[in-house]
Amino acid sequence: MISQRELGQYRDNGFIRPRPLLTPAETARYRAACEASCVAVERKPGRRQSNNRVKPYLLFPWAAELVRHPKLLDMVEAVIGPDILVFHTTVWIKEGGSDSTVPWHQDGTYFGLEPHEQVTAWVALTPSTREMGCLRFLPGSHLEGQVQHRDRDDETLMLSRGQTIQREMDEAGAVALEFEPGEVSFHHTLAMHTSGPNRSTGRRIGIGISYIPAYVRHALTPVRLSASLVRGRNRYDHFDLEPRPEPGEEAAAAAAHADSIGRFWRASGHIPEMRGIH
Ligand SMILES: O=C(O)CCC(=O)C(=O)O
Repeated sequence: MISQRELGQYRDNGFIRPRPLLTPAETARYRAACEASCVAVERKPGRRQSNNRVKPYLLFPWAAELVRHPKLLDMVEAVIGPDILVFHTTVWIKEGGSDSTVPWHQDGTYFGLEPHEQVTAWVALTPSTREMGCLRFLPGSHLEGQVQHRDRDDETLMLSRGQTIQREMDEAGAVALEFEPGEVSFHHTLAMHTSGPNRSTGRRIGIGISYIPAYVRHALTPVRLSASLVRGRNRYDHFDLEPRPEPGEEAAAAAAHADSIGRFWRASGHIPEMRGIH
């Protein structure tokens, strides 16, 4: 379980360092399933991430299972309480030798959620070292609130519009989080973070799962978004609940996925910072 010391670090620093989650057998199984469904897929024109890497828990039973992993949900519950929804998920793949990077950003910039109590669990399915472009955080940066971002037209940036924190960042104060396969870290929706290119020969895979407590709502647009209830009750009814994909029901899963992402894109038309999917 998450300790009081780690919860204190989350409050003060905005993140909890990598800690064990999956067994080696689970890690190998999720990695194989993830690679089969998310590596060799085309990107749509103008998108920085292929469709299958966004909200994969609506398409693939393995991903639906991972976001509901009981041990993971116990840790999430310690951070945000007992009523838990999955709001978003991205599969972050950096091939060996890839120049792809993630610019300095805050996850909350793109989501339009109130209050800012979303937490991202980043689950490593491979090692993620400095050489491989691991996550780096500025401790305490979440306490500054939402800061200004700007778009950058650069194909190597993995965020949908290359969104980058406007001001110069103090790289010297950044903390790198290195992961063993099967470990998980947690970061606050306003924690400023980045990641560099993969200078190794190995593929780096992490899955960023965005969890919210049921009392959080999507406040800034008239579009009603969807989310998946994974523990407790949807007691405030702020989101339409998404169905879980079943084996053999691929067409229904694809339709649910298209509906959820379509709503997200429509909402993004109302929020300048949220025109793309992160
Ligand atoms: O995987 C990465 O390098 C970046 C992930 C990220 O920005 C996130 O999960 O919020």
